Amino acid sequence: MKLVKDLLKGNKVALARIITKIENNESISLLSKLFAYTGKSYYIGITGPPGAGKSTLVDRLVNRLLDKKKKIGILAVDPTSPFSGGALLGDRIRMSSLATKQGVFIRSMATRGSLGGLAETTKDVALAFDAFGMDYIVIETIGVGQVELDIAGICDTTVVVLVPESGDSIQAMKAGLLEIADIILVNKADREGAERMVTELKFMLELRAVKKTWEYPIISTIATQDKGIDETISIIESHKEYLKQSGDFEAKRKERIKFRIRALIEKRIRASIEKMTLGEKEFDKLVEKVYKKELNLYEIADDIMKNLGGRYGRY
Ligand SMILES: Nc1nc2c(ncn2[C@@H]2O[C@H](COP(=O)(O)OP(=O)(O)O)[C@@H](O)[C@H]2O)c(=O)[nH]1
Ligand SMILES: [Mg+2]
Repeated sequence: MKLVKDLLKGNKVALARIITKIENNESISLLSKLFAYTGKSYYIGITGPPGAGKSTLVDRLVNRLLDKKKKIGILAVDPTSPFSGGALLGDRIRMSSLATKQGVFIRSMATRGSLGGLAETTKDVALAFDAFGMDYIVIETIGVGQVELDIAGICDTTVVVLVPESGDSIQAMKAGLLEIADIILVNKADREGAERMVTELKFMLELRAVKKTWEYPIISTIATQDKGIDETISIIESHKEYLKQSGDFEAKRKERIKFRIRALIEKRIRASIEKMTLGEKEFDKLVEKVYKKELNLYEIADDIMKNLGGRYGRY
C-alpha cells in the first residue's frame, strides 16, 4: 500500500493521512501492515489536572529532546468536551515553539462528548507514530478519568504533573494518579506552597499500599522559566534504564499486548453480535420459538457462541 510505504519513508503527509483514517475507523488493514514496524519508540505519558502546565512542560521537554536530534511524536488527548476546542487551542499556543521544527509531529485529539473508543484510537495513533520511526512518543492527557488512566497504561514512563494548590495532592491520590506515577512534578514552583506540597506527597507515598522498587522522585519545576526541565529529562532516562535492567520493560510491554488482544477480540465479538442480531428476520423467528418453548434459551446461546462468525441459518 502506497500510503504505508510513504509513511515508512518518513513522509509526514502520509503520517497525517493515516492518522485521519485511524480516527475515522477505516484502518484495520493499515494498522495490521504498520504493526511489523513498531516497538522501537519510547512512550512518555504526561498527565495531571487541567491547567497544571502539562502542555508548557511538553513544549520544554520536547525542545530539549530535539536538541539531542531525536524524533518526537506528540499526542494531546482532551476528552473534556464541550470545552475541548478551547483547551486544544491552548495546547497549540503552549507548544507553538515546536510547530515549525523538523523532528516533531503534533496531533491533538478531542472527542466532543463521546468517550467510546478514545483510548483505543489513541493507542492506534501512537502505533502509527511508532512505525514512522519516532524515538519518543509523548502523550498528554488530563488525569481525571478511567480513559486517561487507560491511556497512561500504554506509557513506559508516566509523569504526573501537579501544582501547589490546596487539596491537589489529595485529589491526585483519589484519582489513582499516585499509583500510576513513575515521576511526579510539582510544577509552578514559583508559587507559594510548593515545598510543603513536596513534603506532603512524600508522606503520601509512604502510605501507598503497593510499594514499588523504583523509588520515584518528586521534582519541583517552573515550566515557564525552564526550571527543572533538564532534571526531568535525566530522571526519565534513569527510569528507562531501570525498566530495562529490572526486566519491567519487557513485562510491561507484554502486559500491554495481552490487554490489546483482549480489547480487539471484544470489539470483534461485539461487532459480530450486532451483525447477527440487527435486522435479522431469522433472529425474530428464533425468539418466537423460544417464546413458545420449542427451543431452549440457554442451549441457543451456547450454540451461537460456538458458531460466532459463522452462519446462523439453521434456526
Ligand atoms: N506561574 C507559572 N505558570 C505556569 C507554569 N507552567 C505553566 N504555567 C501557566 O499555566 C497555564 C496553563 O498551562 P498549560 O500548559 O496549558 O496547562 P495544561 O492544561 O496542564 O496543559 C498557562 O497560562 C501557563 O503559562 C509555571 O511553572 N509557573
Ligand atoms: Mg494542555
